Amino acid sequence: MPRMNDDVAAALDELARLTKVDEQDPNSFRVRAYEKAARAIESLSDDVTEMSANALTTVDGVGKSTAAKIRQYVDDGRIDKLEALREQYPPGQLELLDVPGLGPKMLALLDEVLEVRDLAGLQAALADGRFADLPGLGDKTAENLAHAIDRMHLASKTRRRPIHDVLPVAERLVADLAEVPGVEQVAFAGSLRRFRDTIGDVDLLVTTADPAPVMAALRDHDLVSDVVGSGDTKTSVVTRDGLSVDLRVVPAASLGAAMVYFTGSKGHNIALRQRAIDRGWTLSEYALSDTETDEVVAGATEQDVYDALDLAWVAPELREDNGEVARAAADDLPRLVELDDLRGDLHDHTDWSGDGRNTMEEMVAAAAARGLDYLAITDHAEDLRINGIDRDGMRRQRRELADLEDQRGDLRLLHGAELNIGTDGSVDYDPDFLAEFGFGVASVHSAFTRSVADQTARLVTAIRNPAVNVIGHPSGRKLGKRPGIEFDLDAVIEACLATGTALEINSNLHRLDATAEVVRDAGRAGVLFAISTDAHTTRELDNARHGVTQSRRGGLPAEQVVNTWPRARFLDWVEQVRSG
Ligand code: DGT
Ligand code: CA
Ligand code: CA
Ligand code: ZN
Repeated sequence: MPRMNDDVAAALDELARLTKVDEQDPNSFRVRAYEKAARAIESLSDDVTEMSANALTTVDGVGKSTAAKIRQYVDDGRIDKLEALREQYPPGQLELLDVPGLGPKMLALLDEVLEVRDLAGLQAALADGRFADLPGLGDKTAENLAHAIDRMHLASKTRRRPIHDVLPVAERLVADLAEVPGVEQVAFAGSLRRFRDTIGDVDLLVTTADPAPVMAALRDHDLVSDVVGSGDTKTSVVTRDGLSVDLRVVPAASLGAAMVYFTGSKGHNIALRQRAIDRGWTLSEYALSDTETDEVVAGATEQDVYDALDLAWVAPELREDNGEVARAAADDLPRLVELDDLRGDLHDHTDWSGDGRNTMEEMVAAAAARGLDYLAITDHAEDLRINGIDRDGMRRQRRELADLEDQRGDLRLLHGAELNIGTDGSVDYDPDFLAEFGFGVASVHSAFTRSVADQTARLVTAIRNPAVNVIGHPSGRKLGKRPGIEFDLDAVIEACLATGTALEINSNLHRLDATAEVVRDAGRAGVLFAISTDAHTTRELDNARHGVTQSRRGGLPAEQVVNTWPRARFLDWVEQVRSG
């Protein structure tokens, strides 16, 4: 995908966000236009740098004035309107919008009446009663806001961000810093490398003969708004949306030791250090060395460090001090999934149901281009009021998919549906109609706050339904937004084992669902999983890599992932579940 398209989409998203604040109206025509254009540019296969303003207006979703802004961004690296809004609304003020229940209107009120322009100012105003005295507010609202700030850890140093906000920023920084002359290697470490759901700060490591240019490149980077500190070997900055980034330059001979140290977790490091001590060595961020003589034992690569400690190399996603060091010592770590292992995708949407963007032909071609051997088309079923497909529609889609399979002759194309799990565990349609499908994903899309007992019964009923091959995004959580349903995992595991039904690992960075804990516990019990993208665009098929990483975080053996299986074995499993 052309790199500039991503940058343009990011700029348009920021423009939408700032315009929303400025116009105090989330439904403003302009906000919608920028968001729509961002999605259009993002999924465009042509490079925007090669398109005139005129050509841009022919793109579905891009209007004339947005096209001009895109051209300006491509030509000058800036958009005047965006620069003006950035000036008007500094990052500290925008952070206020992360407080649940605080919208653009209140942001303006705080600014104009109380001169409150950041979180610290808001907390002060909440504490001394100035906020409660504002017209139409009062003690109850003040209390609610203070509680929300507390619960989300917004104000504390330990503020954490959902990974979907952090990974794209970190990947972009890594890519840009890798281009700086003299830079040999750039990588991120810390919780991001371990792929935690939420991230405190980004830890970058660089090896280079000359630290000054890479430090300067970070300080001057377009995404960076403040420099916290910058010395010979370490620079700390804050990005425009308030994310802290530490960059450390380390000698090439220490890169392995530094990667181990700064990847953590702390608990994992402590376990490694104990093994070093047992051998008369010291483990630091510079090297594994002899405590008496200071002689270096290992340090250039992680593999060297683990080897010296008589351990198998531990995948970063497992480094949480959950017994992985003992398993590495016994050479008993599972064979984890790699992206190349995936042979199919089992949860994919098309423009047949309301929120899919690409045609069936486009989705299938994109899956083929990614080397897949089978694909399940699973558009929304009819109970999803806004965009589900009715029976006639499903039958027509099924015929078209069968024709497409015949014409192409490469991929095995399964016609499925994403069924909706009702509060009683039932799904859309009737058993006879359900049996006509070749595949079924069933997901919770409603009633997230029932009791544990209710949600457990709901899931178990769906798992027992032979039309259901996979439970889609089992908790329904949205990182940073919605906690998802709570259920009794043991009961779910038992039902899955009894029926052969798989749990999904949804690869969308906003979901990462099943959670790592569910993957770990159900995986150990022998439950099968499907790593699926839930793609609504061809481009989202690339999210598969995140689902793979999530499965690794749960320590899931590749063997237990049904879409790593060869076609024949996979199809046998599909039928075995459906004949349940
Ligand atoms: P975060 O940023 O809160 O999401 O989590 P981490 O794990 O990235 O933590 P961070 O950024 O404070 O430090 C990065 C890594 O550096 C951490 O995982 C382990 C290592 N580290 C930091 N401080 C210490 C320490 O005091 N002792 C040890 N053994 N390791 C440390
Ligand atoms: Ca960190
Ligand atoms: Ca850090
Ligand atoms: Zn879906």
